[in-house]
Amino acid sequence: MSIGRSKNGEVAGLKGTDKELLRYFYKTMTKIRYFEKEVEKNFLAGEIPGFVHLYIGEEAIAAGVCANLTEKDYIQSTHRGHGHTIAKGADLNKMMAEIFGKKDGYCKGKGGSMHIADFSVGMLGANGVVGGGYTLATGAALAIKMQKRNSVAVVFFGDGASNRGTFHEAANMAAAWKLPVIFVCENNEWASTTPYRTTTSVADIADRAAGYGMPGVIVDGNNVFNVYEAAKEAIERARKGGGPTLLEAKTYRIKGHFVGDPELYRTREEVQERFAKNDPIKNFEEKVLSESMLENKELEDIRAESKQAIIKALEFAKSSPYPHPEELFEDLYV
Ligand SMILES: Cc1ncc(C[n+]2csc(CCOP(=O)(O)OP(=O)(O)O)c2C)c(N)n1
Repeated sequence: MSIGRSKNGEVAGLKGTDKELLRYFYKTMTKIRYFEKEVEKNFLAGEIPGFVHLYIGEEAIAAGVCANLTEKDYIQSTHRGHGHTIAKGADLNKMMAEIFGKKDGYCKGKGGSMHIADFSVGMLGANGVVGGGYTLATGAALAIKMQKRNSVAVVFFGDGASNRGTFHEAANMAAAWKLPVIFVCENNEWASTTPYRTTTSVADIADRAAGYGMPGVIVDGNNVFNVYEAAKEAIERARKGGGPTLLEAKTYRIKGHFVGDPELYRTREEVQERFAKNDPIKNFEEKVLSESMLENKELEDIRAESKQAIIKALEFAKSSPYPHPEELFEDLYV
């Protein structure tokens, strides 16, 4: 096996060997899964204010894309942003505290799930505005180009968001000016209560790339290897001045649109059937064990490490105080 190996034996975006890349995939995907399960459990127990949107079942996309990035690269995320943020290396304690509305969180507990950002690791922000990320990432890519750096900017977005006008504006500018931005569409087949096929003129969103003169690539979003390889090619091209790519990762939204969604628009059977076939973590485990890439004990150890990190984050969040009411107007521009 030689995923992502460069001539000096290192993996693109990572220091190390193929085995380290496999560990990164599994560690990242299991951390996201455990993080999200705890967020779900605590939200349902009334411990978390506001809204949360879970990324369970889509972990391979964040892990496969971000394995190609360094801290000098940027990502722009969505309302369903915990997975991207974890994969980009943000602090789990500060993330969890923010989601709990606590003072030690990324926004001092005043932003919540959809406003987490960490510029120190190149995470430019989640975004409660659907389709709000394209132009921000394209702006970051323009800055990279003007400053003659070889970084890239990645914007994640959903199938629903692909129908926003901001997509057109950003895609056209990025392609016309050959900006180093990668548009990663997470096509999970649903936009809130609406199936994408009822609102979208093309079967494959990647087809739209042709209209902008950029490559459009479809990947199995439930297969981290597939996502990694396609993202690697797009990112390497962008780093060399080859311009943007539209990457469409086909996946499925396993959880409700938000935690607490009664999901009256689809059946439990449909969801269970899709998850049984498409769980990216199960897919990964089956592949690495059957092809002897990793041993069961190694998987167990990584799972334990991920679980421990989430338990710690939860303890940190729960023991952090709430912000004081008199801090309400601090950190405002106006
Ligand atoms: C501009 C804007 N319009 C509508 C909403 C309400 N809204 C939040 S998420 C969502 C659906 C997004 O679907 P998609 O882009 O496919 O992402 P997914 O939730 O499936 O990850 C909508 C309509 C919003 N937040 N912002």
